[in-house]
Amino acid sequence: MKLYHFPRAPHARKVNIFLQEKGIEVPRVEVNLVEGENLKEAYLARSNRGVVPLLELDDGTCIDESLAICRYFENLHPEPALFGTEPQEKALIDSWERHMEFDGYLPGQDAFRNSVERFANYAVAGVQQEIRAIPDLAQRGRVRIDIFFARLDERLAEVPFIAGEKFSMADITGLVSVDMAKRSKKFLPEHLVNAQRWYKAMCARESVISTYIES
Ligand SMILES: N[C@@H](CCC(=O)N[C@@H](CS)C(=O)NCC(=O)O)C(=O)O
Repeated sequence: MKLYHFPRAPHARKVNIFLQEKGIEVPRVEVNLVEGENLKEAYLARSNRGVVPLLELDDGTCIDESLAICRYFENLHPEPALFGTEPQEKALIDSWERHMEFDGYLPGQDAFRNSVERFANYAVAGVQQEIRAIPDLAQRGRVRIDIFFARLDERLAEVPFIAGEKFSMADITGLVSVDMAKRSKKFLPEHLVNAQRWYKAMCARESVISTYIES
């Protein structure tokens, strides 16, 4: 088995944090996104989406979604459970993990990819044809990040971790989403004390420290 990744890429980092939290070792192959290795034939033969991460199993099967890769490992190594164990807990983790991705990560991605020169003609990751950035999407992303931050703070006023009482996959996606917003200079405001408390606790975790790369 091999994990194709690029350490600086948020979705790859998500899987790397998850694996470290679980104590799972997987051989890795680095795909340099800056040099466009993800858009070369050798990589596209594994997945025509041209994005990382991707897990290649020993029989050649390729799994190319970060959440699916994490779930696969959770099923192989159930402890510590990062997707929950009881039906209600599992549903809440799934729900909050999706909140983090759709309401946090995607606005951050819109804000970033539609505003930096590097992506002016490559606004959608993994797509070979030219797709131009839309500045309005960047602006909308910035507004949505503020909404995300406020809701995160409300949630964390009620519970220690995003999905409830325990650290879970939702916290990993939440952390990566807050860090994605930082790329557009949108920082978690100091006055959101509940979200700040959670973010500081996340940033003190070994898995988070060891996967952090300034970008
Ligand atoms: N939904 C996918 C998203 C994967 C994705 O967008 N990966 C980005 C890095 S975070 C990528 O490979 N981008 C390639 C590029 O920008 O050229 C997942 O969760 O794995």
